[in-house]
Amino acid sequence: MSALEEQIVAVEDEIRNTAYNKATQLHIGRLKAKLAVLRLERETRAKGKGGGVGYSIRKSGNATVGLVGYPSVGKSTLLNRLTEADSETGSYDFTTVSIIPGMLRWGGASIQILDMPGLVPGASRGKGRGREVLSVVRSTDLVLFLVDPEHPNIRALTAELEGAGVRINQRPPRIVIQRSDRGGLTVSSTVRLTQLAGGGAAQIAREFGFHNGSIVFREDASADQLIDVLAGNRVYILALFAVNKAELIDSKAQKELGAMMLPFEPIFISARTGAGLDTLVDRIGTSLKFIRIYVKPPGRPPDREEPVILRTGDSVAALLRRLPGDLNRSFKAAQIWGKSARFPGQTVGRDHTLSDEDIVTVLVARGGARAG
Ligand SMILES: Nc1nc2c(ncn2[C@@H]2O[C@H](COP(=O)(O)OP(=O)(O)OP(=O)(O)O)[C@@H](O)[C@H]2O)c(=O)[nH]1
Ligand SMILES: [Mg+2]
Repeated sequence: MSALEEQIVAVEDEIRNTAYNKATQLHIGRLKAKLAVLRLERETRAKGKGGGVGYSIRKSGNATVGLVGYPSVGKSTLLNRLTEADSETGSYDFTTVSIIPGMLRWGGASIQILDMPGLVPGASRGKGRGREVLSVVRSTDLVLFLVDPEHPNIRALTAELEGAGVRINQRPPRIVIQRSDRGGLTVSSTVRLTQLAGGGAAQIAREFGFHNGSIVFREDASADQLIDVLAGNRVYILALFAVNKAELIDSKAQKELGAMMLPFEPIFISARTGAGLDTLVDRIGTSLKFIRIYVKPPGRPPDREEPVILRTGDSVAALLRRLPGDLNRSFKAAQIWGKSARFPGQTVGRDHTLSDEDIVTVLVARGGARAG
């Protein structure tokens, strides 16, 4: 074990062995910060060494879903069921050794599903091809965790994602940090801080070598949340949970399993028989929060046949990327009819956030108005 790895293990042990209470709160916060800094250092070193060749996958479709689970839980069987893909399946572990994409249609949207090699505990430290798999996971929009009734321990898997900087079903903390060269550190908040009171925030910041600048809290954040913002390389991804091979257990066993997996609420499926797959696909589709945008060429009716599919929160800029031509350069303004418009035909810029079923006309600079 390297000196760095020994330090990491020592801090992990200390955190585990310290009971969390008011008196130890700040101390634990500092230890967690120390751990995060050491892990960042480990990442940097692994990258420097080249650390194994990453998978290159071409993202396509309106959103990307990653299938994550231990070996042999049925990820490839599920991909083959849901899409036209033909991913090798087998009754032995690590059948899948690369990333296999498939495409699922849902409403008007196309959803790319990525089958991946099985993950094992220790993946985030580089076990198996864990690091490479996790780097693909970081680029997805939704993770579908798959377990089988024999190995329902989902927490060991979510911990691996945590270790790789993936935050599931959380939104980014409402903490704004600004670094400067001098002047010391100011900490302010718009709400009362209960978890980081008494200088806790400044102590954590110092562990990151952050001595000058400001931290503004817009929520009563935890030490973990502040550390995430300071570390800066976190991704926030949706997650769904499913128990595959559910046909092998009766409904009483399903209930017990569901209770055991709380707070995660798994969907029970069988990639073999097809049971539960309609529900699963609907849950995937609705979780991704697609919106339909109808493009309207000036002076003509909107194209209601083929809406452009975007995601909730997307702005006009995202629409421009999806239309043919270099609209990003020639864009002048957009006109909006629909829920996001304050009045019909409102003129907006590229930062305007669109709503489902908005009608949009894109106005370009040279050569008058047009829509895509
Ligand atoms: N009974 C049952 N068996 C299943 C089901 N889905 C998959 N299997 C079986 O489980 C075994 C593993 O399936 P795979 O799809 O290869 O599993 P995987 O998760 O892709 O495995 P790795 O690629 O090794 O990580 C195969 O023998 C499948 O036939 C299911 O719903 N029910
Ligand atoms: Mg597989």
